[in-house]
Amino acid sequence: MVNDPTRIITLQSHILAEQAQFPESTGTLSWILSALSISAKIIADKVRRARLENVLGPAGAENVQGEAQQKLDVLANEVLLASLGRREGVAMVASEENEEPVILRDEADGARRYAVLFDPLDGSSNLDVCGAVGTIFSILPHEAGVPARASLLQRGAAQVAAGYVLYGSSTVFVLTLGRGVDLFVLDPSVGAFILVERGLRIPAGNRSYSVNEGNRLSFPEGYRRYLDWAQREGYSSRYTGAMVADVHRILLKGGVFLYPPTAKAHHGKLRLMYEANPIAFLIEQAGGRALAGPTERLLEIAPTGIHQRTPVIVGAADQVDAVVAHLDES
Ligand code: AHM
Ligand code: MG
Repeated sequence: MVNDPTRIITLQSHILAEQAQFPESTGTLSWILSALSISAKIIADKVRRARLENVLGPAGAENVQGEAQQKLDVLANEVLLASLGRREGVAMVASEENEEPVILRDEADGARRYAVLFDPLDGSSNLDVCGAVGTIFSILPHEAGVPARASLLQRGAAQVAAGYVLYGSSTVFVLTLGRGVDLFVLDPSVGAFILVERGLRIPAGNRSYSVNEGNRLSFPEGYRRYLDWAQREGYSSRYTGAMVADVHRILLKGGVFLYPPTAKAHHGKLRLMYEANPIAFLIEQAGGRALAGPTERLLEIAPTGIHQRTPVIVGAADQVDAVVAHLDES
């Protein structure tokens, strides 16, 4: 399909075609997605040129999580804030890199608006070694008159769109609008994301897990039991240090990604609102399962804070079930 120039579908045209299926649509969401698309191209360019332009390494500050910000974390955050800020349909944004959400417009004019939450550069410590990094985003509806905090702190099940951009050996944009998961690859020669796969389904049967095993001794008992079992069964281990890259592999090949509670991070490390929820939405839309514990579906968690953390078990349904079978015994 991609080789036939007459059949090329860009992200832009895909979004417009999706919008056309809803005659009442005002196009607001499409404009927001186009801001995310242009941001992704700008960030991809900055990531590719980081070494040449000397923007690798720490920015010299910490974010609200107490983690050292990389220069590119700050740059990517600025790019997203600037491009989303210009879109009329964005009522507010919340970012991993900003302690407080930014309220952009909250007029009670009846216009349909959205809250956009994002992690500008996930896995950014990979940058110094030319490893893969990503951008994750979640879009929630905002009704005029509803307090900003209430719009931001909705369950993941309320998301109208979510996705990630993976800056790997190519730049990939993975999107769900709640009707399946579609995959686009940036063609740098024409500057557009091109649809390469529609309706992604996570394959079953991939005996592999993705977890930071350095933390194993402080995992709750059930997770250790699962790892013992998986190793006896001959499972493979794959972990890049960037959830976007690990989840991308799982979407395409199957397996499971885990970030359990640890001694250092009692509720896990990953952030619910702009890491776990959008990934959970994508995973479920691709036929997988996304949990915070043996019975807790990530998308059903009632959030209490923008930056709250959650344990994460996401992946192919069969592989998530294999983890849960061991947690249930604990
Ligand atoms: P970040 O958003 O600060 O980059 O942290 C999130 C990342 C995930 O992408 C990754 O899976 C995890 O943190 C790695 O953490 P650890 O080094 O503890 O395994
Ligand atoms: Mg992150």
